[in-house]
Amino acid sequence: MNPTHMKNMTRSLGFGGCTLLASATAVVFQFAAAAVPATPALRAAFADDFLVGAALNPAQIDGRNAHAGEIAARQFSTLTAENDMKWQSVHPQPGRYEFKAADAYAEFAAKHDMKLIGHNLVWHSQTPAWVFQGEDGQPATREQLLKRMRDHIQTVAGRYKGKIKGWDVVNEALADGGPGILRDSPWRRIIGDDFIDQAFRFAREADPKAELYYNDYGLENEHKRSNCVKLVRGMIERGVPIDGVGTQSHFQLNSPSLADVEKTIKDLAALGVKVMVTELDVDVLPSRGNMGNADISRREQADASLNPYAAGLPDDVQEKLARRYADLFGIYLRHRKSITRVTLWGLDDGQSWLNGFPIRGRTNHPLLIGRDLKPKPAFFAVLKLGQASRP
Ligand code: 9MR
Repeated sequence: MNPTHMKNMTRSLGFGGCTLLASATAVVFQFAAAAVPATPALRAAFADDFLVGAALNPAQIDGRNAHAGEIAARQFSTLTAENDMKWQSVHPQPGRYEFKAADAYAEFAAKHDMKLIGHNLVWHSQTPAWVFQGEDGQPATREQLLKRMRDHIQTVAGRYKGKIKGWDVVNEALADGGPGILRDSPWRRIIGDDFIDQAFRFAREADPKAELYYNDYGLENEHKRSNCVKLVRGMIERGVPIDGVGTQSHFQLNSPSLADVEKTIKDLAALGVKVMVTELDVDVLPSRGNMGNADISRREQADASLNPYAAGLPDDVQEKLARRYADLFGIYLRHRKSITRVTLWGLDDGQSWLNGFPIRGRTNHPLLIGRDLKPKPAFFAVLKLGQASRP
């Protein structure tokens, strides 16, 4: 359905003071708290396939942006804290843990019957410098860092024991290129390659029932994908407790190819672990290259020609985005026996990290819900697939 056609087929409905869209196929997109049970929602449409989720931020769950919170609870069956469970948020200083923000996600998830995903325990980014420091300006020793890692995992994973479905135990440990498999991070430099195994063992010890995941971006690239397969196969052979792999899926409109997306899912599933799409979004803005590299430290020079949709997404691009999402969810549905969860990296376009990456201050449109909190054609395209998949 093209956007113009869709606009003609839609009518405005007022719910709770908001004007919302409903398609002529009686798809009523209703966000009000007193929702009619039959109102279509992604979480119901995909209930027999996989969990569907979004990464959320504090304002969306603490009532400051109550409307967004209602949408999240209504539409999604799982949530991930976009930033508030990362090391720097929960453990900013030695011995000082801050759980107020993180706890709010656990409460929100329980209240709305949503599964909570922990993101993340060990990452090279958003980890304070003190973690890697030893005495007298020297780097920490292997023993010191392992102890810090274990204390952190025991405290954080221990706190949410019984409340969390699974943890991204290690995030983004694979290199984007170069001869080695692993990224040259302080974790690896100080502990050695076994820092990953150690983190998973500590996590199992801290919460034996939580699922434990390895999570990374760019796995659709053949080189990185085969390194990921080697890494996870090695872990399984060594008896490391790993339950699943998350392919983050920070995509563009035309890249990666659908064939590579599908191959990634197949190769990961063949390892016998659960496969998850953990951070899905589709960047619609032009780029100078380096597509598929979601390394947050990457920066590009600003240029007005690289911000063409500040006033809104034209209908033809809106349609391309809807088709891209439909193609992706078509693949996910084909592999629903292996895929246990699909999480979007944000609830709405206004929240997306892609407004600031790799160039600050742009207007991106990568998600299913617009910055006005209204569903986009891509939302309806995905919803329709989910509904059609119901037995
Ligand atoms: O979306 C997150 C953004 O708000 C933070 O500023 C950024 C900091 O590193 O992290 C973003 O989320 C990242 C996620 O934690 C790991 N994979 C890549 C995501 C996008 O950078």
